[in-house]
Formats: sequence, structure tokens, C-alpha cells
Amino acid sequence: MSMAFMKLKKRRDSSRVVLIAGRVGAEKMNQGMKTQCPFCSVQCKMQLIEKKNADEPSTYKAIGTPNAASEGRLCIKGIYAHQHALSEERILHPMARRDGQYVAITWEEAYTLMASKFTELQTQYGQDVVGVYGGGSLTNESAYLLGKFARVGLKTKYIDYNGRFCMSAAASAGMKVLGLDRGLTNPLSDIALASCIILAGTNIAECQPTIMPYFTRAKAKGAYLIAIDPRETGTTRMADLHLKVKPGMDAALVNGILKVIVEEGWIDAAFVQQRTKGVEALLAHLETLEMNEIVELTGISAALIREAAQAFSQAATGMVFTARGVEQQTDGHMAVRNFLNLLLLTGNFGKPGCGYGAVTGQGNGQGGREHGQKADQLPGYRLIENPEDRSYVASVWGIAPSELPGKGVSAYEMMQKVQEQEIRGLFVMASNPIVSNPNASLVEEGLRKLDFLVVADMLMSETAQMADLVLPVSAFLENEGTLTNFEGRVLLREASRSAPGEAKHDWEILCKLAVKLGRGAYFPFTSAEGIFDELRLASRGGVADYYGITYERLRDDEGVYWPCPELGHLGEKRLFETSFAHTDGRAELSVVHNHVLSEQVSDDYPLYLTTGRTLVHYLTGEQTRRSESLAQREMESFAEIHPSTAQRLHIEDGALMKLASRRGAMIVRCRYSDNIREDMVFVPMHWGGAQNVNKLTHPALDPTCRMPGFKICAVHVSGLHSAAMSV
Ligand SMILES: Nc1nc2c(c(=O)[nH]1)N[C@H]1C(S)=C(S)[C@@H](COP(=O)(O)OP(=O)(O)OC[C@H]3O[C@@H](n4cnc5c(=O)[nH]c(N)nc54)[C@H](O)[C@@H]3O)O[C@H]1N2
Ligand SMILES: Nc1nc2c(c(=O)[nH]1)N[C@H]1C(S)=C(S)[C@@H](COP(=O)(O)OP(=O)(O)OC[C@H]3O[C@@H](n4cnc5c(=O)[nH]c(N)nc54)[C@H](O)[C@@H]3O)O[C@H]1N2
Ligand code: SF4
Ligand SMILES: [Mo]
Repeated sequence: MSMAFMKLKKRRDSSRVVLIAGRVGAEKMNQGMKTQCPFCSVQCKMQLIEKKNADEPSTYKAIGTPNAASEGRLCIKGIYAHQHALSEERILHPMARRDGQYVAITWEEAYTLMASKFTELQTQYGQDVVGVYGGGSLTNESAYLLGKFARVGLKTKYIDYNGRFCMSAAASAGMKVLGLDRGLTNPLSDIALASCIILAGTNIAECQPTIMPYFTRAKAKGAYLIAIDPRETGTTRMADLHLKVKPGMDAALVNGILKVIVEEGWIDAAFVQQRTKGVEALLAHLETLEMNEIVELTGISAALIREAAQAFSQAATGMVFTARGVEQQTDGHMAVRNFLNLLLLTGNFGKPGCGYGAVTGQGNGQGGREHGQKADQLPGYRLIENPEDRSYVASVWGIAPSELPGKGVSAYEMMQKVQEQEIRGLFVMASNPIVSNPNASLVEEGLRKLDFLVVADMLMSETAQMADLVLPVSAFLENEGTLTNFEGRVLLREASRSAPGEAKHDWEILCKLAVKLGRGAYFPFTSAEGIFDELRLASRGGVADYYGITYERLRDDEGVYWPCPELGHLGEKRLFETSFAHTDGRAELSVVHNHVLSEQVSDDYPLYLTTGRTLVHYLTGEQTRRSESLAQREMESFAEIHPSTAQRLHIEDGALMKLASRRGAMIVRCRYSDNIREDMVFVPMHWGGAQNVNKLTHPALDPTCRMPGFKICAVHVSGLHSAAMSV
């Protein structure tokens, strides 16, 4: 794997203009922009140095800034992140679609148009005819304000966000079992203190590359690493034991591991007795399970299951990390609960080197899920259906609790409502749903039926190209605000240049729109800091309590962990040291059944398709496909397939092939790989249009958290010469 790291010697300089001696050499040196990478959940701090010689165009160089998470490293996406933000493809003016063409309009016209269209629809069909769809790239301030805008500005119950597809399984499992959901329960420095580490369905080497050294350090200290993934990746190659599980069978695999641990008496009885509840039901359930059946379901031998059980339970300290491989399944919620069972039965919580990590995805995947963009949620992780939570937040917002709408539906279900025309107006901010939703053709069909679609983005995404109104927003270099990284550490990202053209900050747009809707009094903000101060208050006393965190603290510090209930509070680095977050202080053990896949392979669709990521691209690729240096490393999509499977189908390495599911088809280049199981193919999610793999994926949702099962569907694969060209 071509992992690119940049190291920088430790430097503590908080000034904005920084000259890096010995690096920029004799060239003329310009301003160093202090910022944070806009992509993944590590939120690496960096400086972007602009170099300009007389009449030549500027060149830019990104340099990592030492900080507690990335320690000054950047991966290749961070190194080139500025390219899309500085690209000529930025949207510079609000644009309205007129006779099929976009025309530039003024902001005043844009606000008036949007407010009048949404009001017209709401007058005719009721408040809930308009939906709001947010994203985990938004700062905490904009995410918070978007939730308030939906409930107080538009008074609709329909709001959800792309994090539904990302964090909902782990988040809901954490809430249920531990009483709290924070990506990592421990600081990253705890990883080196773990004696055994399980990495399940997480490809850190490509998805959070700058934290790889934490794991290599643990290994150097003798830790035993177990990876669970149907493919071999840069992450699994680091492991001592790689369990190449059949896709979707994590819950069953953990059942096997738990069964061995219980039968051998390797549980931590004192911990279970003092700090958990529900052990009897779990033990009784495990007794009913047959190891032969688990071996059959998972494709992992009893000997290897035993090896994993022994290594994990006998280690002095242990940590488990899960990501989307486990979670983007129709049993993702329960599968995560089974991994939490494993940690609880072995007493691995609340001590150095012991804990759980849901490896959060987006830059503000953590904060974005705490402050009210989710259908059932209010700020501070409060719940919209809880009367006390409603009254508290209503009091902060200056409205009556009865004015707050109820709970809406999840992201994909909103798309179904769009398709059924129950939602006729949609406001998308920081997402590209036409590419990232499962069953994308149906989603596209629905979006075409909308009476009015508004997209706020900085680039013309596939979804923006369908909009009636496009609103240009500021990018990471231009937009001040806080983001909460996967450790639950709140970080301040300062703005270092002004936005191009007429682009505005997301929160500014919301405030101005509220005025047009006659709700301006509730949105009086003139700065991100002003919004953060209201967020602090709205989150006070909630699960994700930010009250004690201020911009002033964040300017002086590298970030503050939540919960942080008071100004003098240092924030909790390691959670659950003495009790879990439920009122009785105990964690809840769960009975988890082996999973039955929503879609089985058949004669017509004999292979499993799984989808995910590659190092150089980010999500639907809107940003990274516009970074020249990244795009040229992966120009097009591909399908990773085992050579023996491909040869059986007479498909050569590098040839085009057709992939078809019951919902759609795509043509994609074949990439031979010995690293993947023979019963499956892997296609990345970073391309839209004809290369959008979500035309094939299955829309079945997890019954608890409503996460789509992105990671598995059944497909038919054929060489292009034998395939119809009409896809
Ligand atoms: N380069 C890059 N980095 C990113 C992103 C990106 O788009 N590109 N996106 C960010 C975001 S938003 C997210 S959510 C994270 C995602 O980070 P990850 O979840 O680590 O990434 P994925 O590639 O989606 O899936 C991880 C692994 O799950 C495996 N997998 C598939 N099916 C199964 C299964 O049934 N069981 C198990 N155990 N494993 C399975 C896949 O083979 C894959 O290696 O990455 C973040 N970082
Ligand atoms: N098949 C398959 N599908 C998946 C997944 C998978 O593994 N497999 N993973 C899922 C996951 S984990 C995720 S997180 C989703 C992500 O899916 P999307 O939400 O579609 O993700 P992005 O590509 O990040 O789209 C974000 C859009 O917002 C814009 N943007 C970026 N920053 C800002 C900002 O600050 N403000 C505004 N207004 N716009 C901004 C970008 O230019 C881009 O057009 O995809 C999901 N879909
Ligand atoms: S993509 Fe993630 S790991 Fe890479 S530089 Fe950006 S924040 Fe850091
Ligand atoms: Mo994600």
C-alpha cells in the first residue's frame, strides 16, 4: 500500500504566519494557513504553506502540525486536500435552474425563492412536506443550527443526515449497552497499553492512516493483533491472526468466541458481577448455540475461533475496534453489541489499555451525531421523544415544548418518502445522497419527482446537478468552527482565507433563511462562536455535555474531551473507570443471534458484493476526484476479485466486466487480487454516475438503527464481451 506520511519535528507555534526553516528553502515564502484536514475522523492538524514567486501562480504545500492524535503525520488525502478547495470548480454564486439551465442569482433572490417555495408547499400539504438532509462534514455549529433550523425554522419533523449510513449501528449499540456513545472510549495513547487488540471490519491503514503507528507501537510492545475482515488489507497484514470471515457473519463469529470463553471459564467473573447485568440470559443463549453451525456460517475453523478466544480473554488488557465492515449490515447494531459482550465478559473496560472504539468516519462524524441532525435527537444527545429533554431544549430555544415536532425517519426512509411524494421539498446540506444511498436508482427517481430541491455545497455534486437551487458554501480553509474527532476531542478549526466569490458559511445561510421564514428572532447569530455558546447551553446536562468547552479554551489547547460539564473541567479522556453511563451504573449484556443475510447468493446471483474505500478517495469522491494529485492515482472505479473466480468466468485482469444485482448494474474494470475471498467482489464507493456501486446495493435496513446493509448484496459477474451493453 502506498501510504504517504509526512513527519515534522515537534514545534509549538500558534502564530498564523509560520515559516518552516529548512523546508521551503530559498523560495519566496508566504502565508501559512493553520487548518485541519477536512476528510476523516482523525482531524489531523496542518499548515498549508502558499509559495508565490512574482508572476507565477501560487503553489501549495501541506505540512502536518504536531498534535495529540496524528502527532504531525498527514496521509496523502490531507497532503492534497487543498486542491479541491482551491479548484476552479468551486461554485461562486447562488444558482437557480431556469428552463433547464442554471443562472446566477443574488443571495437575496435565492433566500426569497427558497422561503417562498417551501412556504407554498407547507401551506398546501402541511409542515412535514419539507425535509432536511445534513452531513457529518458540517462543523458542530452548522450541524446544531441545521437541527434547530428544521425544528424551529421550518417546523418539520423530517430531518436526518448521512451519518445514519456511517455511525448509527455503533452509536445505538453504545447507547444501549454502555449508556453513552463516544467513538473511542479511551485516548489513542491507550492503544499501546493493550495486550490484545481486535480490529473488526476496519481498514485503518487506508481510512485513518495516520493512527497506524499507535498499533505498530502496541505490536512492538508485544500486543497480539486479531483482524476480522473477508479481505486482506494493509490493516489485516499487521495482524498476528486474520480471520477471513464470510461477509455478514461477525455476530456469529463473536458468538463462537464467547462460547469458548464461557466453556473454558475464561470470563472475568468479578467484573461481570459488579458492573454488568443480563449475564444469565447471555450464558443460557450461548449454551444453545452449536459450534459446528458457527464454523459453517463464518467459514472460520473451530481451532481458529478458539485461538482468538484464548488470546483475547487471557491477555491482561484488551481493546476492540469496529468500523463499517461490522456495522453496515442489517444486523450491525446487534453485531456491535456482541463485540461489547466480549469486552464486558472479559472485564476490559475502564482501565488503561482496555476499551472499545467505533472508528468514526467523517471529519465531524462524532459531533455531527450529537447535536440534533438525527431524526430522533436534540442537542447534547438528548432525545426528541423524551418530555424532559424536549422541555429543556425548548427553554434554551425560547419556544414552547409543544412547538417542537416529533421524531422523523432515517435517511433512506426519507428518500422513500421523497419517492412517495410525502416529502416534496428537500434541503440538502453537506451530502451527496444520490451517490451514497443504497438502491441509488430509486433515490434518483425520487429526487426527480421533488417540487423543489435545494443543495448547499461548494462543488457541483451529482445531487447538486439535480437541484432547483444551488447555494455555494465555504470550504474548510475558509470556515471557522469546531469539529469533534473520533476520540471525542473537540477541536477548533480556524478560518485562514476568505471564501471565494459569494460563497457563504452554512450557518450564515441558515440564519438568513430563517429571517425570510419569519423566524429570524431565533437565529440572531453573527459568528460561529456565538452559535457554539448556545450549543454549550443546549447540551448542558445532556449525555454529550459541551458546557465547559469554550472557544477560548480551544484556542489555547489542542482540544477538550467531552463530557465536559464545567468550565474548569478537564474533560474525560477514559470513560467508564468506575461506572457505566446508565442510571444504575451497569452495562447491559445482550443476547445476540446469528445473522441471516437479507439477500442470499443464488444461481442467478452467485457472488457477494461488498463495498468500501480506497486510500486516495473520500466518500462519493466529490472532493478527491477534483484533487488532481489524488484523482490521477485512482482514475476510475474497479472491482477487486480473486483470480480463480475471475478466470472461471473468463475475465482477464484489467478487462471491463459487468456486475449486476437484482436492482441495477454497472460496468467496471476487473482488478485481480489474491487478498479477497473467492465468493465475493469488492467495489469502492467513490464514483457516481455509471460507476455508482449503490445502483446495485440492497436497501434493507437494520431494524434498530435503520442502517442500510451496504456491505452485502448478491451479484452476477460476467465478462463484458458476454454482457449486454445497455447498462
Ligand atoms: N481513504 C478513505 N478514508 C476514509 C473514508 C474514505 O472514503 N476514504 N471515509 C471515512 C468514513 S466516512 C468512514 S465511515 C470510514 C470507514 O472506514 P472503514 O469502515 O474502515 O472502511 P470500509 O472500507 O468501508 O470497510 C472496512 C472493511 O470492512 C470489510 N468488510 C466488508 N464486509 C465485512 C464483514 O462482513 N465483516 C467484517 N468484519 N468486515 C467486512 C471490508 O473488506 C473493508 O476492508 O473511513 C473514513 N476514512
Ligand atoms: N455502497 C456504500 N455506500 C456508502 C458507504 C459504503 O461503505 N458503501 N458508506 C456510507 C458512509 S459511511 C457515509 S459517511 C456516506 C457519505 O455520503 P455523502 O454524504 O454523500 O458523502 P460525501 O461524498 O462526503 O458528500 C458530501 C458532499 O458535501 C460537500 N461538502 C463537504 N463539506 C461541506 C460543508 O462543510 N458544507 C456543505 N454544505 N457541503 C460540504 C461535498 O462537496 C460533497 O458534495 O456514504 C455512505 N454510503
Ligand atoms: S484523511 Fe484523515 S488521516 Fe488523512 S490527513 Fe485527513 S484527517 Fe488525517
Ligand atoms: Mo462514514
